[in-house]
Amino acid sequence: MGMLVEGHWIDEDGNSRGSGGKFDHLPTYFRDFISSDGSSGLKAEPGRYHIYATKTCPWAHRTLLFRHLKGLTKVIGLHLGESGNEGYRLDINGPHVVPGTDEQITYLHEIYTLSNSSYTGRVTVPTLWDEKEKRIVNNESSEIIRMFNSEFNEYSENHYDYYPNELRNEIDDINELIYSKVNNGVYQAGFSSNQAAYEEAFDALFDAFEMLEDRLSKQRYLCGERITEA
Ligand SMILES: N[C@@H](CCC(=O)N[C@@H](CS)C(=O)NCC(=O)O)C(=O)O
Repeated sequence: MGMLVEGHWIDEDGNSRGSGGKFDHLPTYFRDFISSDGSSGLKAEPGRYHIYATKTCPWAHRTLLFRHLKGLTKVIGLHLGESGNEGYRLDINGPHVVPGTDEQITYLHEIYTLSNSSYTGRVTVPTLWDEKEKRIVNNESSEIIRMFNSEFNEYSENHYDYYPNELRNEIDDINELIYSKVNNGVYQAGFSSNQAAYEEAFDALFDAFEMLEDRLSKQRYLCGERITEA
């Protein structure tokens, strides 16, 4: 799908996806955290942050779900893109001007280079942008939903906690299984480039489905007796 190398888009992403026919998700690069009181260096403020997403991406979906569930649709901006010839296009409904700047851009990868002009890595959705500091805060969906869950309560009517203290260990464990075997497992099967790698990923995925099916045949929610982020 292409990637950025030293700030330049290349269409060929070669071996960046792992070896032996196996698909690997590279570690996510932007990992800053927004906090309600600003102690992390980035303060939760209405209108300051924006999510870049696509309707097709399951990782992006969870951030869109949380934006709605937590009543943050007027607090966090949303910009939808679509797959194009250089990763994701942002000008699907007309020219896109990057919030907080005068930059008119076409591709999502341009906000990565606005953030870090020599960035090397993948350009992914979801991406969380800060219009005040004019940079990407975070592009890891599991961390973005945690920020939406706990740090913007001052601006939201829904204070429900989807990551409650008493269930955190259980949620972390089930998330780990779902991430490695299901979410990433689907990509590992779909993007594997030989039969053995495909079968390995396929078996792990369906073993995980069995395990989750078993769990959900005995309880309504994956963790505890209430809805959580898991
Ligand atoms: N760990 C990331 C993964 C996000 C991700 O892989 N998104 C896909 C779309 S479903 C993507 O943008 N892929 C583009 C690429 O890898 O070049 C997250 O959970 O936020």
